Amino acid sequence: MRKTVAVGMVGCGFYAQNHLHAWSDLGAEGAVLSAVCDRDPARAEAAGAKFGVPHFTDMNAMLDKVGIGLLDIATRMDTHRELAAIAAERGVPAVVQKPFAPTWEECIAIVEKARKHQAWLAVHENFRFASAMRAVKKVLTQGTIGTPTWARLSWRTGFDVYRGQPYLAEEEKLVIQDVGIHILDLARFFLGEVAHLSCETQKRNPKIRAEDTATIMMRHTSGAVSVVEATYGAKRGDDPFPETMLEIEGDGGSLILTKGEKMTVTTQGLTFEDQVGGPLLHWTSRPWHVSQEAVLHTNRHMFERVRDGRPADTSGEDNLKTYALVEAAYEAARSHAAVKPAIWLPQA
Ligand code: NAD
Ligand code: 89V
Repeated sequence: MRKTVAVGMVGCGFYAQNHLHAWSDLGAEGAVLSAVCDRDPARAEAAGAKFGVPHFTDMNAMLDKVGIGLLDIATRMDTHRELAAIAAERGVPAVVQKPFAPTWEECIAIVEKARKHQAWLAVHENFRFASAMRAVKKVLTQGTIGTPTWARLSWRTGFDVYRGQPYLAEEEKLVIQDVGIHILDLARFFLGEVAHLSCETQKRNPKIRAEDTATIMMRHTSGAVSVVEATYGAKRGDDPFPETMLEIEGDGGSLILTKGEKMTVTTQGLTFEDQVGGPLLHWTSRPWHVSQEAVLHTNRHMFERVRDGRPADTSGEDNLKTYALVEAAYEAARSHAAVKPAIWLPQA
């Protein structure tokens, strides 16, 4: 008998539409979208009607009425601590969208609450689940370019991100906390943990509150060096939004990912090219399709790990290591000095 997991969607706003479509597609695999919740009644009703499930405006009411096996919390970060605490106290597995929380201290509080209640907790850090990133990881894991020693991960766009996410213009911390967080996670995913980093930020758009450009240099514990860069202020003709461009050099070759999810691998004097992006789906559209298909793969990962009683790759505890890089980058930008990322140690 195939084991199913009833999914409850919390937050039915801009980005949650991708989560909802992905859960709808995953129904055939056993992840059954069973209820939706948004404190905005119109959004809750619209999502319930579109996906044919009961709708609620309060998460507790939804959990009281519907047996939920996995909560997908796609609200904004200021609500994550409260909602994740309810899930932990009720023993319901939960995945929360990035950023985990507004501060390092709140991220730790969320993780420690889940540990206290032995609750399953993950972060929907989905860039590493995109098809192109899985292809890059496969090349690295196979050892095709040897041991990675240097990398540049670049996310540079002039796309109007503020139209779909107007709150970004008002954030006190922007490009590192919103998208740098994804690229820093990729740097960990490909090159391992970080010993120390330096960072410079810029605010190049006078119409927004916080930094829209960051350039981060990291020394990994492996000895590798990476450069992570992100901006919403690029002015370029061939804008790759929302793709991550990257170059990874190893002691046996190199791997380059360019616009259109084209991967070029060079090893032993030979060069191979491949298109490594995922296909357009019935509910995805350019240019967001790169991000949207990553949601499908991320949701599948979360469903399968809950079903099988295993932690997610991007568990709450894992995401603390990425969030520590975010915090270190802001500190380095303030001090103009190299900073060691904080380390969280579980309470005894
Ligand atoms: P949004 O404001 O459009 O949607 C959030 C929704 O949550 C709103 O409809 C709001 O009414 C609802 N909500 C808030 N508190 C609630 C509560 N207590 N109970 C139920 N519903 C509640 O925001 P958005 O742009 O969709 O972003 C949501 C999150 O997704 C953010 O953290 C953002 O950083 C993240 N995001 C991630 C990606 C990605 O994974 N690549 C892309 C875009 C946005
Ligand atoms: O993917 C995200 O987290 C969005 C972005 C604008 C970077 O695409 O916030």
